Amino acid sequence: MSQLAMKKMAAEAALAYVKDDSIIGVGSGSTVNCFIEALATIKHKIKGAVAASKASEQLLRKQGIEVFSANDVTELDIYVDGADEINPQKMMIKGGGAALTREKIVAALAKTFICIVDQSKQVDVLGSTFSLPIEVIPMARSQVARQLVGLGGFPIYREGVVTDNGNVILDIANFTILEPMAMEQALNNIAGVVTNGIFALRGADIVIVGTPEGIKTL
Ligand code: ABF
Repeated sequence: MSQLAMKKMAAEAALAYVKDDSIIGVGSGSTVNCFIEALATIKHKIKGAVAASKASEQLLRKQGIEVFSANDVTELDIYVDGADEINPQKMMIKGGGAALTREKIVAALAKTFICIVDQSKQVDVLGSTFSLPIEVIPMARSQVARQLVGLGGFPIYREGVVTDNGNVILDIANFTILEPMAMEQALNNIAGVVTNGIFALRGADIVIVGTPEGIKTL
């Protein structure tokens, strides 16, 4: 079975958590694109969505789903998003698509974070397969990079990428994260870091994994 078929399976299974008349938090990435397509089939049942990226916002509008600003809502029932890696504690690395800051903001508004992934995203230890993205204020790029080296990382500037917030991304390669909560906090404390891609302090509540044998819900 293809990776896309597994992503679609996970995305479609997330529809079961969508409540009537609710506003849904929607993340970004190719798995979320499948979710937006699936959401369009029940769009008459929901009020709309808050999007975590300009790309998702466009796609939601294209499907005829109303998009609300995060400032218009005090709480979301669910937030549905993908991940680059997820561990058994439902902590994640996110930000491969450079939308990590808005993803963290919309996730923070939600009562329940539903992570939709294909089985290739499951890891025992975060950082084992994917570099850790860090969104950085442009003028702080070199200074932040030096501090990341001090933490044992090897930051690489993601050239040509500007986030929806006008910032840049540093990816820390080969960065094994043994204590995700402590590392998330330590990285947040570096001046010039806007957001880091560790989602541990607020991890997922439900994980839907698409596998060749079908859906697994954790
Ligand atoms: C978003 O999309 C990001 O946080 C993550 O980087 C990416 C996952 O991508 P995909 O669904 O395309 O595998 O969830």
